[in-house]
Amino acid sequence: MKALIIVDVQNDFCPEGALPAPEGDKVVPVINKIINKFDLVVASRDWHPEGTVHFDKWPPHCVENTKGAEYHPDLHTEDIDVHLFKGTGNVDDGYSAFEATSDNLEKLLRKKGIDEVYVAGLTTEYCVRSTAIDSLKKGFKTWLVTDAVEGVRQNPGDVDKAIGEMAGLGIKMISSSQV
Ligand code: VGL
Ligand code: ZN
Repeated sequence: MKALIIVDVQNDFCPEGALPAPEGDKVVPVINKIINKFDLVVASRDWHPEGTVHFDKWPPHCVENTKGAEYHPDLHTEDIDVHLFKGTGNVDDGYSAFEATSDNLEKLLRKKGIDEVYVAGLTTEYCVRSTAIDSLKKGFKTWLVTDAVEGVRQNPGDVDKAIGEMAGLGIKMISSSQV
């Protein structure tokens, strides 16, 4: 059984947002195209309190109940089965959807009989990377949908480094047309 995990496709990670992936909105039509090919669709949202030590490291972004924390308006949210919130406390955690505070993602996937996990969304070097690595470590066969992720690209080479690391660990690379 196959699950799609859509990581943080939120306004603040898209152009004009507070912590933008320069081409973050490009993932939206790609995800919409594949969203119906899975037995289960899970989506996470970065959901921070106004004051958090996480913002010592990052510009304030995805503050709970703000426009920046909403899903990108074109994402087919009606096709999402499970909505997760992460990063909800005053700690620098929640980079992985498996650290969601609203649900136990690993338990939920096992209960649904999922053994294959496909990861898409934002951002490649941080929350996508952490989610895919956690998925693999927890024993799920894990794919990165390479044209359905975008990086925040703070330093040149960060995205390639993250993809190289994931591939080296055993995460499989797949394009949306092969899903
Ligand atoms: C993220 C930095 C800070 C992400 C979240 O979703 O990749 N990156 N918070
Ligand atoms: Zn964050």
